[in-house]
Amino acid sequence: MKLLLTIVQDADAPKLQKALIEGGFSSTKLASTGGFLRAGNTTFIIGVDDQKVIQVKEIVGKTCQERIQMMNAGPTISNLEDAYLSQPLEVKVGGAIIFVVNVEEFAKL
Ligand code: 2BA
Repeated sequence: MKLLLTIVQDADAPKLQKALIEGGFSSTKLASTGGFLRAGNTTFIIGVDDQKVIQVKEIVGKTCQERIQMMNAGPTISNLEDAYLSQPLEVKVGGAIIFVVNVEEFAKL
C-alpha cells in the first residue's frame, strides 16, 4: 500500500474530492499553507493499493491545473529607499505536488 500526500490549490480541491469519490478512493482533506507563498492550499491524504497509484495520479492530473500567482516581493529594511523598484513576481503553482510514501501497516480498529 502507498500513501499519496497530494498538495493542490484550493480552487481544485472540490473537483478532486468529487473525482476521488467517483473513482472509489478514500481520502482525507486537510487545510494547509504553502511555505513559500504563505497562501492556503489543500493537502489530500490518499491511501491506495500499489497498483492503483497510477489511476489516482491520472485523476489528480486531470483535475488540478497549473496557475500563475502574483507574489509581492516587498522591500527589506535594508533597501527601503529602493521600495519603488519592487515589482510583483509571477510564481507558477501546481497543478499538484505528490509524495508517494510506502505504508508499513494499514489498520482499522
Ligand atoms: P508554496 O511553498 O507556497 O510554493 C508555491 C510555488 O512557489 C511553488 O509551486 C513553486 O513554483 C514556487 N516556489 C516554492 N519554493 C520556492 C523557492 N524556494 N524559490 C522559488 N520558488 C519557489 P509548486 O512547486 O507547485 O508547489 C505548490 C505547493 O506544494 C507549495 O506551496 C508547498 O505547499 C507544496 N510543496 C511543493 N514542494 C514541496 C516540498 N518539496 N515539500 C513540501 N511541500 C512542498
